[in-house]
Amino acid sequence: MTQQFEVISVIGLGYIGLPTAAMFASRKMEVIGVDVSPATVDTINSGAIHIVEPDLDTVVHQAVHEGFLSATLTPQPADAFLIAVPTPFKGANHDPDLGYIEAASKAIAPVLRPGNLVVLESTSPVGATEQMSAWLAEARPDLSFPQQAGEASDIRIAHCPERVLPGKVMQELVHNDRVIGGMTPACSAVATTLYKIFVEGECVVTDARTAEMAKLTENSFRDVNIAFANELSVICDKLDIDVWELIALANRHPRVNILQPGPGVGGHCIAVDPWFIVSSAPDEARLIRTARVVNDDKPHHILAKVDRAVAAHLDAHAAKDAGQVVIACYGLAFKPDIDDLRESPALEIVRTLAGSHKGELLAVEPNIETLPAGLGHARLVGADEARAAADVHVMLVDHHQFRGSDVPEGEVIDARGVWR
Ligand code: SAJ
Repeated sequence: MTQQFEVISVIGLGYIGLPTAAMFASRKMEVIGVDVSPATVDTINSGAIHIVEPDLDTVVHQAVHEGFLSATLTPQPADAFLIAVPTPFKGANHDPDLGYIEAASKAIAPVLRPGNLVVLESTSPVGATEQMSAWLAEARPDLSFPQQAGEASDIRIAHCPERVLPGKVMQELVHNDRVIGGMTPACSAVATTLYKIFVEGECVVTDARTAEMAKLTENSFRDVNIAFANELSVICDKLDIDVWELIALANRHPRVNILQPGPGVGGHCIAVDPWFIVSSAPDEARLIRTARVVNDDKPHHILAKVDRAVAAHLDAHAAKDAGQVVIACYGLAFKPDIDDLRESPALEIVRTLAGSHKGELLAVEPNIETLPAGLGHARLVGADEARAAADVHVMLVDHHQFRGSDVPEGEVIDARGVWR
């Protein structure tokens, strides 16, 4: 069956597209990766990668070296196209921005041929796959699409959302079950054949709209559960209860499994996707919206604690002013043991402190070499220097380097339960 796909094209070579392209290429398929960034294309064609993901570098290096994977700026004809471009939100209402999907659709439309399969992998609001198919049909009136021709369409269209966890992408791509949402059963069948090239998990077939909603539901479920933990942590601060002990006790109940509180929810997925549900059902999605608000509010709660800690330090050191108080923040990434700072609540906290705190601001992040722009006078230092120099210590990300470390001297704010 796999011979029906000789050439596979992946549009968007980011955190999902590149590992997916590399996985097909590792199964000896000819893969053409397409990206709008010349730097990304050059890096991949040299056999290197532009993102951090365990084991991805060796797979890409080998695939490029053996001639199975190449990258280009312009789409080429292929048998299957997978679109893995960003779907951010825009505006105060957090409406989904399908601009990248539209651009990718218009870019591949000229090279589509009868018999092609087009799969949308990007996390998308309900209806985006049908919209993508409409854009393709508009650009190629000479071809028929499922919305016009049903099972007899020239082009097959499906939504197969990615569900892999950053840091474990190469394992999860192979072993996770896959939701396959074709616009018709024939579309689902062809897409299943494609994914079976490397997926060892089950390929579960549904329709495109349910597949879109399934992905949004998974990430909203996690967001709501993290919001519960974050709300508990705020309540416990008020009632002077150790939230970590509380959750550990409650989790001893056989049917309770509370997640961990933190400085907020980051990354490009869980902090974004629930808004797609809210945007399509604003009056009904009350709990999902509230969870987003609770999680987005958590960095402000931590910042208020930092303010109180600085005030407490000044109370105890009457000769000092605020400009002489040294604050150290431990961790900038959006979660432990990665270098990804995208939508990181820890980064937001340090950025806000850089704007408000006059004294020295130290940032400890073992996974990066230089600080990103926008952090003002913050200085990247090692953990030992921060522990020795700071008056106020703020634990934001429980990287393995920090776990098990002694509680530092001075005022301590621990958003992760590392220094309990
Ligand atoms: N977090 C907590 N407490 C917890 C768990 C997580 O505060 O108990 C925070 C993390 O620190 C981080 C954020 O939540 O800031 C998200 O981290 P995560 O590990 O929960 O998830 P992501 O964003 O790395 O990946 C998620 C995954 N979705 C689910 O687990 C339902 C992944 O499977 C998806 O493929 C990915 O989103 C995606 O691309 O949509």
